[in-house]
Amino acid sequence: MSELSSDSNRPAPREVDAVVIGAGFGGIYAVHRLANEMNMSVVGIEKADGPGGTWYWNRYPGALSDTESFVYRFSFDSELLQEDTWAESYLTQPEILDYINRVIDKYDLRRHFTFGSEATSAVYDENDSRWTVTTDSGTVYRAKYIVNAVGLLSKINTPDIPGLDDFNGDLLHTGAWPEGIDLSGKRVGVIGSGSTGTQVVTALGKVAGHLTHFIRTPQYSVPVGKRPVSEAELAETKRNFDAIWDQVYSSGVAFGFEESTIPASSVSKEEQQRVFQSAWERGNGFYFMFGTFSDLAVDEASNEAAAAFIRSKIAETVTDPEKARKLTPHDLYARRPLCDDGFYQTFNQDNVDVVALRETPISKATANGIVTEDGTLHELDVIILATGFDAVDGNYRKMDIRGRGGKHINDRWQGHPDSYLGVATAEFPNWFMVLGPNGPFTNLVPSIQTQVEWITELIGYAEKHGISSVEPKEESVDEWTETCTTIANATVFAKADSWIFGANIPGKKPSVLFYLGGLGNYRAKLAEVASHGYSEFAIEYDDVARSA
Ligand code: FAD
Ligand code: NA7
Repeated sequence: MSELSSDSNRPAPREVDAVVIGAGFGGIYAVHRLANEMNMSVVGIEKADGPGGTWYWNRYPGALSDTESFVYRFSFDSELLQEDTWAESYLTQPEILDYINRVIDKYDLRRHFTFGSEATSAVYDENDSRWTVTTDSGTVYRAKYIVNAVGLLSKINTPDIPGLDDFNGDLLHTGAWPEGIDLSGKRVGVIGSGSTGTQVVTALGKVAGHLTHFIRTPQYSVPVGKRPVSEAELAETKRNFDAIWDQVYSSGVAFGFEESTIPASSVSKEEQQRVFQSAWERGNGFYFMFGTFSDLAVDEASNEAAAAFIRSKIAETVTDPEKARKLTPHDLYARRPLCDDGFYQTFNQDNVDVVALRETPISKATANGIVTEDGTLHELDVIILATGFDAVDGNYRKMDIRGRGGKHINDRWQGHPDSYLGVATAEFPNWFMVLGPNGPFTNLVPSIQTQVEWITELIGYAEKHGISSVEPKEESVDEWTETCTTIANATVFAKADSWIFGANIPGKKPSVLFYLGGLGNYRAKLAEVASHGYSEFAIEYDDVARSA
């Protein structure tokens, strides 16, 4: 409990070794490492009323991980791997939330967290190398280290549609979904057609009285391939986990499949079709993009071959040609690859319709629904915003974060957000990020685990060597930015406007936000930096004489 300080009536700050912000996969593993394995005093601060992060907030119907069940989990404890179980090849939101709750209880982590509490500011004091963290309830902590695990797809994006406040029905965002709302029989409008929009439309199409999907940019989606997992398959996976994780951690996208090494450009059109067809039957978006051929993400002709294949499937699947036309993308296949559990089939139902917003943009919302520029009023009981997130740096920019010399994070990141290795940036000592800007673009749990382990090892190194502060050198940050930019610009992803480049938020300056060089290469770089004593970091010692 806080004590009253002598010079005021305000509670004195609570002194801890580390503050961890967020209770998703990243935050709970960081607390486990610091508290249980390193015996440090830690407080976890989480805005939500419970753990789960993404899987706490995104409770919309149809919410599903599109990473296969066997690799959307922690790998750090073989006992946890062996005792956990799954019935299907993909995990639903309630299953993942349940998993996270079991993890937090197994490692007795709940007692370190304060839920329902938002960190609003973090200010660094150079005199004693301590951060002061304040929450929305006025609680103040002082800590040597901050681990930000605030989520890269966490700050929701609410579109600026005139009249939205006048809408008389339910206005919902998929990323802040209320528990227990029943939309059966309702007239539902869904805005947005990313991963979330396709999932929610597929699920609600089955129960809504009428569903209108408002699509601005149609996307390419392939079947997810969700299927039951037999006891024998589960046992086999559990027997092979060591080899599975070795493969995941040395691969590019870490999705648990071997990435193709064969360029589509090197094979015949017939062979391309055969491989695409077999991937279509197998399922998974990342598999379709990275398991079929090695060049879909870098060669526009190969990318177009994949895109044309998916377009042909949309034409085959959607029986109404007008709906099919509105659902068909024509640009590059260059966003986070999507997969679905019957999205295109949903439009064969009479109660499901599609509005192409490039042809008839939304002009406004009214009390009764959405009006498009052709004058049509789409009468609705519910509007669902599946409009995504201010990704990666969004949650950082909301906080009042001040580093060395009082430098504000938004001033540092004025041009673009930067980091060294996605885990720290210059001028912000002892301040770490899980999935910060220019971290790896992969199945994320293995990347989160990798980063948390590396960050906490660096903290352990600092403690062991009497280090008072550690932060990347400016030249290290510049070099990493350059590396990420060079790799990104060699891919088709850089040619599409999406959240991967911060190009989905009006007014946000697009920039490179990910290291697209793969998890294996990323881990090799992390290991190299640790192996030579973190010389890319500026280090100050408790004993000033050693700080040179
Ligand atoms: P999060 O889970 O986002 O947790 C961050 C937490 O920090 C949140 O609970 C938030 O409330 C809290 N927080 C933020 N700021 C503050 C603050 N100032 N004070 C207090 N608390 C704060 N990834 C995959 O690899 N595969 C998938 O299939 C996949 N599917 C996804 C589906 C959806 C619908 C979404 C939205 C994301 C998906 N992701 C997927 C990405 C997913 O975000 C990551 O896999 C992972 O869950 C991120 O964990 P995290 O701990 O880094 O962040
Ligand atoms: P995404 O992928 O960013 O998709 C958001 C969707 O919302 C996309 O179709 C947008 O169209 C649409 N959008 C956003 N603003 C508007 C406005 N103002 N009007 C109409 N349509 C709009 O977010 P998701 O939640 O689906 O997925 C994010 C990630 O989470 C996903 O990749 C997984 O990793 C999980 P646009 O394409 O911009 O034209």
